[in-house]
Amino acid sequence: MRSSIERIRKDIERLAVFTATPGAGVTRYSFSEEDRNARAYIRREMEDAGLRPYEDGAGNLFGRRDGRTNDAPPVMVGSHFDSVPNGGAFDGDAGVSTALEIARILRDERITTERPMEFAALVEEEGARFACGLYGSRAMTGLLGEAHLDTFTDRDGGTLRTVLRDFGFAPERFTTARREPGSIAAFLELHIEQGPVLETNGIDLGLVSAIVGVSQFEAELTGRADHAGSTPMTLRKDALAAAAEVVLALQAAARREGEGTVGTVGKMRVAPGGSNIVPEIVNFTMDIRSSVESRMMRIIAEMKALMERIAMRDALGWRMDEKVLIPPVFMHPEIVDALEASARSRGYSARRMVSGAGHDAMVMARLAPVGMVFVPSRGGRSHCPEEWTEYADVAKGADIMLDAALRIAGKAE
Ligand code: HGY
Ligand code: MN
Ligand code: MN
Repeated sequence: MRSSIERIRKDIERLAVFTATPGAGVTRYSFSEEDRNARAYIRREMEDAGLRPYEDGAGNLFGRRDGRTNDAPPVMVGSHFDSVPNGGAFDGDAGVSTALEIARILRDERITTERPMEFAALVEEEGARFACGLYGSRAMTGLLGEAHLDTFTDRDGGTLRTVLRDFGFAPERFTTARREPGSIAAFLELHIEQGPVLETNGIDLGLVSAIVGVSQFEAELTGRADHAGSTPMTLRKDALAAAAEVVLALQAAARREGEGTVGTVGKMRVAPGGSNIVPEIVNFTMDIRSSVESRMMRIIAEMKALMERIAMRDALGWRMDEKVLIPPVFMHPEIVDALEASARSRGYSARRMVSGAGHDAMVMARLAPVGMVFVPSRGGRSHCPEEWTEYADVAKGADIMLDAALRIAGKAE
């Protein structure tokens, strides 16, 4: 059984059309019109593949496929279908297409599995709209409760609660998205590597062994708007100059920790934002990751202490709000072994590797054994319109995902 490159190409090309920035990459924020159109496409493909689509209280979309033992915990295959601003066509969508393709193969081969299966399209993994990364999987694992629907807002001030309601969901049903550990037999996710390792080494597939710890914060420094010309340097409360110290300190701390530790300030808003006004308020993000949890936690503590020190020194207001904090997660060794055995039997080259990017699988690991397959990213690029993966590589990844899924779900005789 082989995955269809053409059907995978069609999924990814059709989904790429649902963007708020045509010609400038994929921008598909959760619960936007782009989401609605992509959701409709995925739902149609699920129905066409013989699945029963349904949505949970958090807005995740699933396609259910019965097994012979239908009350057994299902094998789940999926990924996310939201994007970063001006992102690529493969981040998330390659994994959703893989899930659809596996369902189509099972339909075409008329395979009945012992266990039921679910094919998942998860929302707000990137956190690009609400800064609530890994939202869909965190809702499923209870890491997010209904109260969080009022604390995460988009740039227009819309809360998750109001946006969910306007999109057609009932926020009071949010907690029904929660599943208990063991209620899923396994979660498998294909994703683009988003780095250069596979392409540089000419390897077909990555077998993810672990995902680094991921933490994301929203920080703010509040000074005082003053005239840029007539206010002496000694009397200023310059929030942007203070933020600049934090940006450079984060970079230095990540470099010092090493072992793949990274620190990024990717987003910054300056107010009031006039060239002749001393910056009053600076709102910025901090993204801190490491394969070693203690290194990540050390940097977080350092940044909090630095923010407080600078605020005291310059008489500024400050806050550093935690949005995401997930420790490093290991993939299930038996799933990694199964994926490796399948690659070998199919003649695909494969190597084990750690993921520097965060993925829903790292949260789903709280519910079930998880496994991830990486496919090569051209030039190692991602989170940009240049993001590209050969469809034939996605198909190879889907092939070994199919084998692993069938191995866990079992074929009914
Ligand atoms: O941020 C990440 O690692 C992922 O792209 N959400
Ligand atoms: Mn991403
Ligand atoms: Mn992704």
